[in-house]
Amino acid sequence: MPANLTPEYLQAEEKFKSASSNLAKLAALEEMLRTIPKHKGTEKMQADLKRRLSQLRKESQKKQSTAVQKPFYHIEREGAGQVILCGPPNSGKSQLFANLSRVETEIGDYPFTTRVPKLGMMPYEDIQIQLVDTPPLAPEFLEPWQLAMIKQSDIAMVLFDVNDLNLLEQTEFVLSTLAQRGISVDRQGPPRVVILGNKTDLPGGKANFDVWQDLYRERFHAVPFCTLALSHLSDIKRRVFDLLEIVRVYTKAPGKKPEDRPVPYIMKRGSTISDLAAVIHKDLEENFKYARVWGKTKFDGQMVERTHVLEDGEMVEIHT
Ligand SMILES: Nc1nc2c(ncn2[C@@H]2O[C@H](COP(=O)(O)OP(=O)(O)O)[C@@H](O)[C@H]2O)c(=O)[nH]1
Ligand SMILES: [Mg+2]
Repeated sequence: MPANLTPEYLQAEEKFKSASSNLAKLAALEEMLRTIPKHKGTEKMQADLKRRLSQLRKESQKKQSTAVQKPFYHIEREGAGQVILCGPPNSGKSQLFANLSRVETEIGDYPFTTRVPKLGMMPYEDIQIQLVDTPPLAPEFLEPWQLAMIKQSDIAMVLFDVNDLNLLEQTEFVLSTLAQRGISVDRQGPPRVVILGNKTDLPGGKANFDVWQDLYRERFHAVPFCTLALSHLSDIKRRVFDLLEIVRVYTKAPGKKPEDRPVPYIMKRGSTISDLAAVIHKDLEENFKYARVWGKTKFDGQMVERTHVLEDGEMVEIHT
C-alpha cells in the first residue's frame, strides 16, 4: 500500500465519502486525483481514481442527457482567426492561453481544470486573434463538442507534455481521435494543426522531445516548446499569423495623410485590390480606376491595376 497520503488527500477522501450528489462526488474525486502524491507507489490508486471519475462522469452525463439537451458550444469567430488549444490533461494549454492572451483562466497542477471552453484574444502586432482553451483530450473526458469545435477552427494547437509518463498513450489517443473526425495533422487543413512538445525546459525535456519526435517522424513535425519562454511565445504567434494566410492592408483617402494608428482590413492571402475595394464599398469596386500602393519593401506610391495582389502591410489609396 502506498504511504505518504497527504492531509489534503485524506480530507478530499472524506468529502467523497460524505458526498450525496454526483456533482459533489465528482468534485471530491477530482480533488483526490489532484492531491494524491504522484509517484510509483500510487500509480494503481491514480489509475483507479481516473477509472472512477470516468464512470461517474458517464453516469451523470447519461442522466443529464435524458433531462436536458447536451451542451454544444459553437463559438462565434472574432478577430482575424480562431485558434483552439487542445491536448492531453496537464500539457500546458491553460498556461499557454494565459501567456498569449493575458486573460485569466484556471492553471492547475492537476489534470481536469478546464471543463468548458474559455475565450480570449491574442494580440499580434496590430490585430487580435481569437484563442480558445478547451478541456483535455483524454478518453475519460472527451465531449463530442470538443472535436466539432476543433474541426471548425482555423488552427488547432495540440500541446503535449513531453515528460509525461503516458506521452505515447496520449499521442496515440489524440492522433486516432483527430483522425476519426477527419482532422489531419500534416499540413493541409482546415484546421491547420500545430503540434507543440511542451515543457522542454524541464530536466530531460529536450531529450524526451527528441525521442518522441523521432518515433513519430513519419506522422508529424512537432515544435519543441516551453510556454514560459518569451522567444517561444513570439515564435508561435508569428507562426499562427503565417498559418492563417491573411494579409493586413491599410487604406487612406486620396490626397490625405494616413491615420495615426490605422486599423487594417484583414484579407485572405492572394486577394487583389479589386477584392479589397469590394469589401470597402460596392461603388468603389465598380468605379475603380487605379490605386496607389505603398509597401513594406516594394512599392512606394506606385500606380497599380485592380488585379494587384495585396501583400501584408501595404497601404492602399483607391482612385475612382
Ligand atoms: N516547466 C514547465 N511547466 C509548464 C509549462 N507549461 C505549463 N506548465 C505547468 O504545467 C501545469 C499544467 O498546466 P496547465 O496549463 O494547467 O495544463 P492544461 O491541463 O493543459 O490546461 C501547470 O503547473 C503549468 O504551470 C512549461 O513549458 N514548462
Ligand atoms: Mg487547462
